[in-house]
Amino acid sequence: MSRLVWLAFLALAVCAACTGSEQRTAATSTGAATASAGGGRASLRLESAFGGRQFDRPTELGVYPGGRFFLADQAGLVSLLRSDGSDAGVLLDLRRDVLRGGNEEGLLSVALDPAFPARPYLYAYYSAANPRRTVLSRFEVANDRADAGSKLVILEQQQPFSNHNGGAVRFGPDNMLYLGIGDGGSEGDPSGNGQNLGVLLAKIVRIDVRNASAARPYEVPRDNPFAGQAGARPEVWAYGLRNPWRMAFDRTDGRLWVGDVGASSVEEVDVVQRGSNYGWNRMEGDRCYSPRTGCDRSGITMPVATYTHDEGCSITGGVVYRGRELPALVGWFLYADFCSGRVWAVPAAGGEQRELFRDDSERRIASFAEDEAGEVYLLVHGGAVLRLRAGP
Ligand SMILES: [Ca+2]
Repeated sequence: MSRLVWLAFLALAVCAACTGSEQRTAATSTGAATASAGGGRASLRLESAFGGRQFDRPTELGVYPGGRFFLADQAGLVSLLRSDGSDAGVLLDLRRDVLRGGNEEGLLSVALDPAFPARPYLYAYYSAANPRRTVLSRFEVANDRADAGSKLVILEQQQPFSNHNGGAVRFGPDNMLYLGIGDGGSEGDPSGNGQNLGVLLAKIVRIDVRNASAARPYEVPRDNPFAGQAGARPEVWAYGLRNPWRMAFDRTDGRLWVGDVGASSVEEVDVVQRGSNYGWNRMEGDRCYSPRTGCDRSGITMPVATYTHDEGCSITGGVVYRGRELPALVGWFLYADFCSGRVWAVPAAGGEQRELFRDDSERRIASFAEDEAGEVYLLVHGGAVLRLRAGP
């Protein structure tokens, strides 16, 4: 990194006081943070978006045609919003279909078809009961409403436990659908799913849904790394993930970034590459997990960044910033910790991570989102959506 960019970034590295209880109720903003760093005044703040409207457990926010947004809640409702927070209708109501039992169960991710609205499809990934499983379904949208009756089940995964379901649904620049699935839960990956290519648990899967039908809900892309390999599921794109809760494609270079939630000691950021093994449960982050010492590190792709449970408990990652408002953060992957409220950035081109600020309001940062311009939003439990702005 050039010295100039580095200094600009230091000037953005801000303090822990970026929050304040007033943000819970403020209609617009903010509780700005200022601090001296690198000789410069800090200039980063969190602003309540959508008119300060509060949400219970939002899991996904995305852009929708007409200057609107969709916001998915863990309970199963996908709402349409205008930027001032006013209602623009219900895009999808899955509350009757969604199992909202365990803390990590519910409606976990929503994505629109990359050709939306020409291809008027919405994809949702959610928990369901009897048997306990996660489901990726497609719904058809007409007049800004997805009819639950138009459901086409794309993929189902049995879930032996309530936790570690993943998962984010994302379309890559190749128009393929990528889904992150957790290791099946409990603790320590008791069935060894992480390193087992014969199951979809603990994987990033890549499928082609462009010709989806009831008879054939998806096709396996021919260039998937394990297609044709005996004993391997051909849908697997990458493996050895424990619980890839959030992930995002860098809109500039198309690389896929994931925050993989750690077990007892380390959280990690990974860049997901075709066929790569991210280590779980032989490793947790950059440390041996099974066995605790002297584990087999061969063939494992190491994380791009890690932090320990001294600094948090569960990674929420994140997006590569490609907006205009925060020039010093362009090309940095942003991520947060669900428990401690710390927000970090690591340069996508390689380099050391830096803590940007700490939200000590006890809000839980559950997800990140981008708008059309690439500006970044943080979704928190029991509060307003927060937009990252240049401050003060
Ligand atoms: Ca790993």
